[in-house]
Amino acid sequence: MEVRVLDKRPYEPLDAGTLPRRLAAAPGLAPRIGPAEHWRVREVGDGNLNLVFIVEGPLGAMIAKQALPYARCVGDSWPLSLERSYFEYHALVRLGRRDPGRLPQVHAFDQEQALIVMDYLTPHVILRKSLMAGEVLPHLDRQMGQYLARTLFRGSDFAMETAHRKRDLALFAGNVELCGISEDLIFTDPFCISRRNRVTPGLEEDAAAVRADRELKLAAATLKRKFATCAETLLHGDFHSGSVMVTAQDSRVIDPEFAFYGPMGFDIGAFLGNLLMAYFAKAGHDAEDHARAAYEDWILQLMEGVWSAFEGEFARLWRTERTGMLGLAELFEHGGDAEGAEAALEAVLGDIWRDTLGFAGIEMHRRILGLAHIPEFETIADLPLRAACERRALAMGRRLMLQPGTFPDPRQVSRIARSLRTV
Ligand code: SR1
Ligand code: MG
Repeated sequence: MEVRVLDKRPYEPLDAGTLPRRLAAAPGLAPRIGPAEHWRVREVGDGNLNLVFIVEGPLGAMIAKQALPYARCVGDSWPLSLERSYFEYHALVRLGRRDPGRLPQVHAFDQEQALIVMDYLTPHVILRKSLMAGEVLPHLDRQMGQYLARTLFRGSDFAMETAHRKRDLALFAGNVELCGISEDLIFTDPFCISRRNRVTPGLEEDAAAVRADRELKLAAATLKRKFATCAETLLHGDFHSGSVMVTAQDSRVIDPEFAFYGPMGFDIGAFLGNLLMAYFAKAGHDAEDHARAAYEDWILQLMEGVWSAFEGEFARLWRTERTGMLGLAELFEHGGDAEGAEAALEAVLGDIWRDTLGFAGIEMHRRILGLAHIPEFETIADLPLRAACERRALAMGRRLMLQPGTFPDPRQVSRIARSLRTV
């Protein structure tokens, strides 16, 4: 894929008026969307950090995403460097190669303007919205499980040539600022007093109990150490249900600006944790009836299915693409011990599963007690009801963080989720 890097001009936040002038010179765009003088541009970003424009022309449409020099959700009191766009661009290219077709294709990258032009995904909608609307997505579990296995396995020393991987690790080690956001917002703030934290009225005592829970803080500290030191593979780094766009048939992964080399379970755990929160939020929106129960069940099946598709695809890659420094075929297959390779696979999957549970649990804490909450809970207008849903999710998260050994598989996660839902 040839990506055009545009000429240098000092950074300026773009708007619907200035964007066409900036992009008109980008080779490759006019043949895809038509001449710039006919473009219609709308800013549609509703995320925490960036500007997002839809650029429509007579021949088609594209997305142009521009980083702002501050965190959009907070304002210019929280300055942020523009470099995240550089890491997002490199992550889009790499993750897209590891699971072809699952991420938007990049058509231009303007580093000076922190601007990425990529496929406009239509009629896709953000997965979080689809789950809130109660839509059943029959292929999502397989597509997301395979995406996770392919990107996590193929970005690791199980598969990659080690010199190449180490160079890449060095590149993404520069994403210090966004890693710092996760280090603070996910692993620290929910467990202490921070001016960034916010809780639903009625949940203050629960938040105080978390801050006083030494066992839980020790688990958070262990997970933070793992996050910061276990440079296992290139992660998406912010893999929640707002980072996936879906139709009934298709799912795409977007927004990997938090990409870095970290533990495999971090991406999987973030995703499963968000599915569990979608599950616990349903009781805050819909009357308790057959339709709601069926959809809640479907969310749990989805969570189970993602792990099972991950496991299946990871095992397939283990058997067919274990060419990296940690592949260790010389210990097993080459020495006539194929069963040893299967035992090693089981051990690796066991480690990833335990990490996944812990990271899912901590994601659930940070979305309820920290800065960045999720619409599933935030849109529950009845505050005592919202607090009750969040309290159940916190109980689930705590159990995942403290007792990962009591969950041999995702079916047990579903069982405990169901038991807490009726509390
Ligand atoms: C200041 S950024 C807050 C959160 O939004 C992003 O999507 C990440 O999840 C981050 O933690
Ligand atoms: Mg994002």
